[in-house]
Amino acid sequence: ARATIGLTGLATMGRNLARNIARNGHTIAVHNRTTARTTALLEEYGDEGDFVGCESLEELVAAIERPRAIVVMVKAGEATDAVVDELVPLLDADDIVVDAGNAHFADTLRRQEALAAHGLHFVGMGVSGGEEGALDGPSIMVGGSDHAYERLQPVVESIAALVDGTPCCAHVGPDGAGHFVKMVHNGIEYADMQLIAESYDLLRSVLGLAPAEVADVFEEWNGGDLESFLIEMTADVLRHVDHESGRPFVDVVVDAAEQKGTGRWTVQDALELGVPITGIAEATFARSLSGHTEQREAARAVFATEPVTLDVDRDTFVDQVRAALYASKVVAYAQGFDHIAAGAEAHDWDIDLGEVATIWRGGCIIRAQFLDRIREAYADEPDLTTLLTTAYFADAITDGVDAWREVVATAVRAGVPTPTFSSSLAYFDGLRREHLPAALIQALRDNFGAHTYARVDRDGTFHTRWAEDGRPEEQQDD
Ligand code: 2AM
Repeated sequence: ARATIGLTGLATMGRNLARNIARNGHTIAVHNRTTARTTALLEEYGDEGDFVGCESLEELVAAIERPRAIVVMVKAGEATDAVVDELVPLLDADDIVVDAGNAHFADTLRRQEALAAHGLHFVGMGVSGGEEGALDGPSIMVGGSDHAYERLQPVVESIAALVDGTPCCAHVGPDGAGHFVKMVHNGIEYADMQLIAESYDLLRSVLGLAPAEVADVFEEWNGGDLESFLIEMTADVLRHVDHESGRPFVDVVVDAAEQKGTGRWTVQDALELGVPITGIAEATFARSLSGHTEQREAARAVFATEPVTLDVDRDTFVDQVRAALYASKVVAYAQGFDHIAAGAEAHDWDIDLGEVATIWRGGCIIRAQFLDRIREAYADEPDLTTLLTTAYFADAITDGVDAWREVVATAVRAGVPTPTFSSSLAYFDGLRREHLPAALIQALRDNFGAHTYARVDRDGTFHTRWAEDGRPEEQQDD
């Protein structure tokens, strides 16, 4: 046995992760169900580092120094269970199995318990950054025990992206915390992409800009507060011309967005926890709507109208959209961090939100300057009630709120759907409003279902005798 670590599952992500590990000087044993992938890795990239090719899981296990660490990088769900079940009988007490796939954190909790019964450690590890990140330095969100992390640390920190000399890798919390944080990361990514898409739609539809002109706008935005991987990539994609047709690339792509599930999981979990992550939810539903081709065709046939032309000044509107995008993005991230805080509380995970912002600054898809502001906010105030009220973000919202309203109003008049811009503004207005109509909701609930209400003028729980004299009676807690 001479490998420090092993990895099974050599599709693109697994292969790149293995190469990253080898390139950083760790001897790695590699395996794949179909041996052709293992052979291809060794042939093409074998000289990048010290690989030990293995044809079976038995060979893989035998190749690794004890106590072992084995990374599993196969499809989330049944495939992961199948591989883990196959591995367990081959392992010895104190070995670590790392699931680096996009597992649901509840599956990670379940697997950790199952492996603990065999004296094995199970670590759910969220890896973000796509294929390129896996190879050159992803952002890594590690769950599991302190003991397991201490052993994995030299390898995982060496392969992560670096920002200002700090690896984008952390032990974010125990058991399912790593996959939970990765899930919310992906949810935020949905919101971020939807906000970008709405901005693009507005610039194109309201101002009549061509994709390449919208690309120029995004490129300019990337020089400011909005600087991020996704904004930069948007400029590149919008500038891209399809080789076959010569048309703007965005115009040859079918406008039905797909999803693999992490956005849906995020929203489902937020509903359970009662956290209003409206940005992520609207972004997820916007993808669903785009895929409802038949309904869209039916609606277009009945409600098609001429596009509304509005008299809007180009430079002013571009700047307003930028402000709306930034403010909505602050809301989406504030909601995402609220979700992580609520998850940490519900599962008794001690998650350092500032640390999460720190490791998202590089390597992952949502990497951005912006995350350094979030890191600073939590450094100043670890128990922050909401990111929205920290000086930096509060100023950005205060300065941008008129533009934000104008953009949403313009979108409504032009008939351009901006669910994430609009709902983020509604969320902001909801939070800052002195009185919410929730009072009426409570009154209605008490009327039809005797659900009781609290009063503004004295403590207690009350029910009004609606059908009798209309007077309130205090309810006794029992
Ligand atoms: P394969 O190359 O043999 O198909 C992504 O699909 C990766 O997960 C691939 O490396 C694939 O192996 C692996 N994978 C998928 N299902 C699997 C299973 N049930 N057992 C082992 N590996 C599996």
